[in-house]
Amino acid sequence: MDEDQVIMIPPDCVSSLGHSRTIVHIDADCFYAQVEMLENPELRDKPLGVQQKNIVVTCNYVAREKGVSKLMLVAEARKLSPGLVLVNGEDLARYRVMSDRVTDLLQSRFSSLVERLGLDENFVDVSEMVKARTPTAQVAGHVYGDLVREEEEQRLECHCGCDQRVKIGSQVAQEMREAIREEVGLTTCAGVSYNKVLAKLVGSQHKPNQQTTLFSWQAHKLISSLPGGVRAIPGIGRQMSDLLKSGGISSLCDLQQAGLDTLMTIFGNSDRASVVQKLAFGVDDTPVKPSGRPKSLGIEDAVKGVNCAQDAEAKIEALSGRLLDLLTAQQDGRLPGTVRLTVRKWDKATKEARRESRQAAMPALPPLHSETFRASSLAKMMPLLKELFAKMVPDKNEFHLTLLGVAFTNFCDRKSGKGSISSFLQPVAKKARLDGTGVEASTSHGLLPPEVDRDVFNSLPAEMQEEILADWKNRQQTLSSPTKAKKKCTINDYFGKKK
Ligand code: DCP
Ligand code: MG
Ligand code: MG
Repeated sequence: MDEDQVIMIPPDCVSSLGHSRTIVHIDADCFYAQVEMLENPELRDKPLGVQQKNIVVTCNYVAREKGVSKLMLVAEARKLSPGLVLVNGEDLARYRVMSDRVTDLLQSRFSSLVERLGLDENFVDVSEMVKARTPTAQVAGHVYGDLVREEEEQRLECHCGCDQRVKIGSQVAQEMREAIREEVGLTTCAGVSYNKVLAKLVGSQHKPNQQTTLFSWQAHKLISSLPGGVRAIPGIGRQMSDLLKSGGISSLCDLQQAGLDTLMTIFGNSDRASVVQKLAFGVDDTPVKPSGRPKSLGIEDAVKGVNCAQDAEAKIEALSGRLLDLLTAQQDGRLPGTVRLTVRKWDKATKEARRESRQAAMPALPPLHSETFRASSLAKMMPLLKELFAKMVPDKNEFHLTLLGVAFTNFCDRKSGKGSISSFLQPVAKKARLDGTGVEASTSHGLLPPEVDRDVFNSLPAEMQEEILADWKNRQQTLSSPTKAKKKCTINDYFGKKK
């Protein structure tokens, strides 16, 4: 398209949301190849391609420098880069695990509004987070276009506050990318703007491992810079472009000039016609649709040299309180089965910071919206967290922490009634045992119900152990007085050893 042409947005394509949201799009760099390089670090400096059938589905950036590109035939890639190392990428399981970890991190730490797109991309609506932050003059990473505003752009300059919001969004995006790098090990690119289509488009402006922010007054420039075909617009795939072509629309210009009636005839659906018509102008009111409930919920704070246990515990308590508030705000009624404490220790000798996490099974919490929920949950969690802290920081006099974090994981639905407490507990027990990181609840109980696995039992908090024992005692009494017997789902039914 002609870059100097200013696109006039027709009245029925004007956004109903304006620039009110702040959206970050995150895309992992050469995703499959990065997963392979993480597992096999000596591949990092070599040109690497990931092969499915006779196609290189992706390749690392060393290979890209040699001209190899995504979705190239293996034979062609080999010609361009004779030293190309090829790994088979047909089993997607490992890629899925890494993909989940990224989405999980974003959901638990940044926003509940995270929408996955394919395996390596996420849209995150950070509007709420941005509102809560103080204004900033700094943009993190690149800014799309020139910061010097031309006359036309000055005319387009927006005074709704979106410049400030996307600036804060760029800082959030940088924090997201740092967290993904540090905790999952992947580098990513990010795009920041006020809607999904623009955030995705601008994110690919600087690759790899970079981020770009688009201000509203540069949106027209970005759309005008796109290659001519309709496929340049994210969301318009092969099927849709074929459909458009059959209706005589092949270029982005054609699409911009097509009326809603024409598009409705092509799609047979007025909603889709309107969405596509708007996309062609960089207008996108579609929401970030959360892709499932978060698997964890956590907060972390960088701290300035915490080096005494008292300070650390005060910080952990404050973080836990905030985390409980977030849990209450989650409003889906789920309770966590596991609590995880993270510390980042500064090692004076190596001059490096190192993260470490430990987790424990959660004690039974009071009803989520009860008055005492916060205080009594805190009282139950703190001894566990102190125990985890002591395990990770055994020398009380000699440590230096630069970050502390508390997270809830292993969420379960918890309904009322006895049967449900056990369904709440079961995955906790399994998880605590599998991880081997759960705190062993010290137990003085020598005798256990016959169907209960001792390892599982030991991994549970004291109250739950007591409940199991009480339930067992109760059952024995019931059995010895048959008149009282009634069929009831009990906690121990769920803890039977596997047959
Ligand atoms: N993928 C695939 N087949 C396709 C497209 C992609 O198997 N037709 C896989 C391989 C990629 C992953 O999906 O690693 C993510 O796709 P991207 O388009 O985001 O490509 P990359 O992440 O590999 O590279 P980039 O750095 O350009 O994002
Ligand atoms: Mg990618
Ligand atoms: Mg991608």
